[in-house]
Amino acid sequence: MLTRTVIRFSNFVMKIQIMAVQELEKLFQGKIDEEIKIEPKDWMPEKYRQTLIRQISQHAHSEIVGMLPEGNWITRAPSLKRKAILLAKVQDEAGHGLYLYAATETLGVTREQTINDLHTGKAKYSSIFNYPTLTWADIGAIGWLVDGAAILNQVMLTRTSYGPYARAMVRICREESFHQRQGFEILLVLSKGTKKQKEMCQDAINRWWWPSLMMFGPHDSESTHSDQSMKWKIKRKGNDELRQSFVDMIAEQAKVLGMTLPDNELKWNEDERHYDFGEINWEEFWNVVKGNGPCNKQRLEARNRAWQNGEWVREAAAAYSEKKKTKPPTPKGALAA
Ligand code: BYC
Repeated sequence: MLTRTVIRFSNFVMKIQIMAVQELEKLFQGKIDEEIKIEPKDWMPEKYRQTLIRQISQHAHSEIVGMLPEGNWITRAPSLKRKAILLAKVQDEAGHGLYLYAATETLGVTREQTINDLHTGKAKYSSIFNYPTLTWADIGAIGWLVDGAAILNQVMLTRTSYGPYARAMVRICREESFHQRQGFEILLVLSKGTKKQKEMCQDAINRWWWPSLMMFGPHDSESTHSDQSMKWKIKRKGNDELRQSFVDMIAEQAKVLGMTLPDNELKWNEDERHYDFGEINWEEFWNVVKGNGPCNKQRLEARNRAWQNGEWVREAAAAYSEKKKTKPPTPKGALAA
């Protein structure tokens, strides 16, 4: 008799809990529908939190790993001015990574956990950064195409439903638009240069075009997360829609450069008011995503090495912070020890 009462009571409690969660989910979706930002201390479904941790941390990793292909050219930039600009750009990417790691932390995961997931190969980062930068023109192509693709995606993310992510994106987008212009300007100079410089420019565009299209992810029909992320307004546009906007934008800008894009099927479609374009090599895309691209191994090794080499800095910072906690504050006017 007593057991039956206990079971009934626990069923009753469970029902109340389910109803409470359903009510909370309704309130949460209501906020999203009314364009009210979700903030770190607000209630959110666990899956929303996990989706954000995945996407924001992968975005952060992309910024940090993305420093490597360009960083490779800082010492070889063709002039002091070019070197200073590239150095500033690469430093911007580091800043973006740090804003985004901070945004991930607001969701209840530590930076160490997140970074460890990158170093062990558990977390993804954008496929684009697994291709090598072979000539100076690649730096132009990255700025124009890679940052160009990133901006389209990130302008959408300034309106994402999670407050800290949306705010980080506003700052990041301002810097990215400068990045794209600097890339285009590098290529513009090369496109007006000697025959060899023109060839170098065309070769870089040929190599970076298709990987740039892959940055937007699989077709919507193959995308695991799009439907739910659109309902939660984490994403505001689908992968295919963004990719199409990118093709339309770049096809026109390529004319200004006097260069071509390596796609025989690229053609203006008057009825659709869009460019038609060829099919991406999805086998290559998934191969790179799975870790088998030309530079995946090298990128992870470089990040792991940087983490190990930076150990003494982290230890020194922790020791200093400990010392500050225990030491009485220096009296005003006295010289600090
Ligand atoms: N590479 O369901 P889907 C920059 C994965 S850096 C690798 O459509 P979602 C810059 C995806 O993660 C800017 N993996 O996913 C820095 C998922 O696998 P998991 C980088 C990819 O999340 C330095 C699976 O495929 N931008 O600007 O709804 C120098 C199914 O995909 C990729 C961002 O990170 C890929 N390309 O949509 C220069 C933007 N695509 O996680 C420049 C933020 C897909 O289930 N991220 N996958 O194992 C996003 O907007 C979205 O995450 C994506 C994918 C549009 C990329």
